[in-house]
Amino acid sequence: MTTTITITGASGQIGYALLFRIAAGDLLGPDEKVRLRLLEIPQGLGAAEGAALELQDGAFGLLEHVEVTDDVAVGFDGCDLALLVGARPRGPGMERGDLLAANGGIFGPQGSAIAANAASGVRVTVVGNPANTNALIASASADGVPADRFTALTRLDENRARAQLALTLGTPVHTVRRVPIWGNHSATQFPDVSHATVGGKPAREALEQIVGDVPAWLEQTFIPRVAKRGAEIIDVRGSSSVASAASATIDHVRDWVRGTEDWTSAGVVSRGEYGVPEGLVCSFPVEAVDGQWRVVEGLDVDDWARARIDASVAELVEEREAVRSLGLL
Ligand code: NAX
Repeated sequence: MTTTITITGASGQIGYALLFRIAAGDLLGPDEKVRLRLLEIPQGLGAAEGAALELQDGAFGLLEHVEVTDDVAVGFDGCDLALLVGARPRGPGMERGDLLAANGGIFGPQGSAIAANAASGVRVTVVGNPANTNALIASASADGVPADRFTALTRLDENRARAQLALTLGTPVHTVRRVPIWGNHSATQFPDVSHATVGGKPAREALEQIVGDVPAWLEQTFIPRVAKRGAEIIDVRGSSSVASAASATIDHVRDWVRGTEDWTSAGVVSRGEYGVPEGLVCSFPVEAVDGQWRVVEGLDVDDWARARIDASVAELVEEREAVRSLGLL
């Protein structure tokens, strides 16, 4: 079997990191051949061509073909998995409306091109920010493609949350599970430890023993640390998160295709779960079963968590209204 994977913004930082992980089999395993389509804007074509040469030099056994293009129809032709990484960053003096409009001009046409050219089972993961609303715009433009094929990446936020919890508890990160992200991939996101487990047991007691006042620790330390981790990386590294973002993208798509062992987080189209307005692309606790994300339902959400979720969902509603008023939906 060969899977065709389109990466937009392929010569950007995250795109470049993704290409080699995918070619090495980290996404779909050691038996699945891949065909890569690198979609860039004209200014990015040279660097994408260079990345394609390096992919040749990697002599990856699973890599069947690489195509570089700035034509969306070619880029999404026969595409099974679309990783929409390229986006317009917020420039100096740019208002939120300008940012949404600029990205609408990217994700709307990409959604249409996916509908017209991609394989019928295409699955789309939006990484480029504002990821949730970009996914909504792409989905709205993709006539005939079910909305649940469009997702936004919040796995990096979840990985950050699990890692911070593991560091606090002094336990290996793989033992920490069920730390979902709710809401928007933004500073309003809600990383939720209330259902977290460590080695299969509730994390709450262990956390109390170490941090004492858990609510204060969540408010003052944990949530801000996770929600502002991107800024912390920029401060320390002098550049935004790249390899960790690529790695989380691999985690998201791999789990979507191959299934999850336990809950994880993804921005998926709301069907009204937990009172989130239908149609928003919102991060929830999810499981992937038979190639589809399903929101984990029936979790207890206390008043404090509810307020956090509502605040992030309100931001998603505002973004949707702004995009509507721009005629992008
Ligand atoms: P870069 O600026 O390095 O790369 C972006 C690339 O996209 C450039 O090569 C550019 O030429 C290309 N591009 C722009 N418009 C395009 C279009 N219409 N079609 C195809 N390609 C296009 O950014 P990078 O560091 O790679 O980040 C990419 C995006 O990921 C940004 O929007 C960033 O904010 C977002 N992130 C999202 C994260 C998430 O968890 N959802 C975390 C990491 C990252 O911040």
